[in-house]
Amino acid sequence: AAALTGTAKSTWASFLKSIASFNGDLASMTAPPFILGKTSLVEYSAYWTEHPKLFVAPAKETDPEKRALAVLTWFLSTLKQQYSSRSEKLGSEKKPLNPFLGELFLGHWDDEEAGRTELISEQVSHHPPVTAYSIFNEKHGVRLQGYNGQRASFASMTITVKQVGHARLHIDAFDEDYFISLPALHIEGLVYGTPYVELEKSTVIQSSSGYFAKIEYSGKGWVSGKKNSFSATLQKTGSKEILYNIAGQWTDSFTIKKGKTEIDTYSAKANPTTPLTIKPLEEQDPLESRRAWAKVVAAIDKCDYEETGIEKSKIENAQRELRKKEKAEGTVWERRYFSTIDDLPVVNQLVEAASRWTVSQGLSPLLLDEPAKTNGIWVFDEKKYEDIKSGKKDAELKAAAEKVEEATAH
Ligand code: 0T9
Repeated sequence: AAALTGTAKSTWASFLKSIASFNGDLASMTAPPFILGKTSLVEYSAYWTEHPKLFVAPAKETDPEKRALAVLTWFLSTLKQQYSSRSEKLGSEKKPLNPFLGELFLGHWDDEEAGRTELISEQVSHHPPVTAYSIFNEKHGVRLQGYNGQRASFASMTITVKQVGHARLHIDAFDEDYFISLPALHIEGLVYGTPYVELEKSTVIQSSSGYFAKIEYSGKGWVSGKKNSFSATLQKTGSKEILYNIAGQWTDSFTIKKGKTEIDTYSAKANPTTPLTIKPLEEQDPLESRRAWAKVVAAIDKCDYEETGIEKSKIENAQRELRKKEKAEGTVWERRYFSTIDDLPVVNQLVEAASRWTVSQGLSPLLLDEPAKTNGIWVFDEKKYEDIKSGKKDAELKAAAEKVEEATAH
């Protein structure tokens, strides 16, 4: 990576000093201009499905073991997009735009084979920041939903990030659910001004059909010595027999083995992504991310950091004003597509099953994050979605959009 020079070098140095006393709130961190990204975190939900064929592949497997393997393979295929695509495209990890409450990212992928896969992503909480998403393919009956936030800390020149929340995949044809935990990560390359993500610890996937997958991450200087490495196993929950072993690099390629026999390889590098279709800016709702941040992004593109600050403040001040008003009126911001619930039995059962198994193996128990960390347990609200689709909520949505636009105008 190219070393920083001149002003960039000194701003970076003072930035590093400032994060040494970092309080854990990633959003409040003021990063130097060259590290500012032009993508809001609400967009990151799209990384789950940039290979729609792999996403729907499990629905075609009639054997539950092969289905569990297809889910694991799909999950592994998402990691490259999720955790290294900014670095690859932009030269380093960038600080994402901090989504405002109610910010939306909507779109779909069209694929000849997989059909249409829809994406709904919404910022459901601002303090703490939480993004919820629902991604579904009706043709194949595959649905993913989840929500996540981050907890960060800084020590010995790395930012360590723990993700809170989880994802849940549902396959209609088999009425099957998969609980998916989210990996921890840290930011490497900070000293050189070229931050990038490395995954750490592990992810588990537990299915209602009784399969348990564990993925363990390691980076440079660990067991394999290569960056972005992992090794994964698939077994029946409660059985020591390893059905499949998968190992390799999530940014490059990995091999699936049954016993000693290699049965498949996957190349993350060679597998192209399907582009997401989103509405043109002028047709978007004012709450949609690209439209809402357009002026900030234009200012970043011009390298006009004063204007960037001004435009960003407009959004932030408007949001503050809206929250103040709601407080005075005793109302809350109505989430467009998601609702909170008290308890999520499907997920609880899967987590308990997986936890009993890990504990019996002398490993640590699997625990769901306390709802307080994500401002509640968030689920996709089908009723809200149907009402919006049928036009029942048009007036309401228009009013909400106008409120935000008006507040942002001054
Ligand atoms: C959910 C993902 C998450 C979001 C990002 C930590 C991070 C914000 C959260 C966890 C997605 O499904 C997967 C991928 C990357 C994660 C980001 C990587 C990152 O660096 C940022 C944080 C907020 C920063 O921008 C820190 C500043 C850094 C670029 C250099 C100082």
